[in-house]
Amino acid sequence: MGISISEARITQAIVRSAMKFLDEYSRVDVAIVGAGPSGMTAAYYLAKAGLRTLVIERRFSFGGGIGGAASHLPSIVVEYPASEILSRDFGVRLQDMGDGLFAVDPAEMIAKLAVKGIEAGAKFLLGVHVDDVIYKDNPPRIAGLAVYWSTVQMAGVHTDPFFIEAKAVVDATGHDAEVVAVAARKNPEFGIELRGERSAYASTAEDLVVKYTGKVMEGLYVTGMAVAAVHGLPRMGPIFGSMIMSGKRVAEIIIDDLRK
Ligand code: 48H
Repeated sequence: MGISISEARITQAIVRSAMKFLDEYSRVDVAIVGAGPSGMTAAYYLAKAGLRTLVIERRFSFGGGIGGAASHLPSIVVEYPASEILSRDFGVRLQDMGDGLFAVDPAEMIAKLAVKGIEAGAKFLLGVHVDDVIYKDNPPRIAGLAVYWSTVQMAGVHTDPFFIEAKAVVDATGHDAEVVAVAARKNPEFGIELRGERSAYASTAEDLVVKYTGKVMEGLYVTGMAVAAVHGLPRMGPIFGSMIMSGKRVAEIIIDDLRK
């Protein structure tokens, strides 16, 4: 025999739990913008280190560019040492393709990055668009984000955003480095230069993206493909090792900075 369900109780259950979530996560240690490979990797290591971590993603799904992979073929490629990290820390299965390359099932990679992050304690807020940053002066720093629902943004109706305060904001938005771009455009006095991504040169790009991962200004960090956009680095095409390594690296840098 089924229980008798009141429609109002369904609404109340949703509203109460959603409001509790938004209330508790209006102030976090780290706000990551983008649930692509770099953002999800960073979320796992940050949450595992005990930091209150929120990932804000404008789509209703995880994975960013992983799912589309290389021209929509159901396989992506990673190389060492990301291969080892994916296998050891996330339990992703690898197919050795020779020449140091490993093929990975994109669906498995998306699912396992998300599950590991959530189990480590990271929270994901889906369907929310990051529109702007919050800043403070003396000294100048980024202190959080202005967000609204993606559906509102798509409808093109004006609404004021709500805010999420964070000790560290991570731009993991991919090719357009949207968070760094808005901070640079609206606050020229920060002196942030967006150099723009360069053409493909896979091996150089894989190294440099990890090397240049890190702080853009106080409170603002960049990871993944957004690093190439900010620092004028080449793209690497459908190889994802540096996205994993960059996500891990930005987490390590933030953990270090927040402990100081
Ligand atoms: C909320 C937003 C906003 C916003 C964007 O593109 P991604 O997969 O990013 P990365 O850097 O983790 O991975 C890049 C990789 O997928 C890739 O494109 C590669 C390796 N390309 C190489 C090449 O040569 O082309 O994910 C970014 C995520 C997406 O899910 C967006 O929806 C989300 O960020 N996002 N979310 N507010 N303003 N902007």
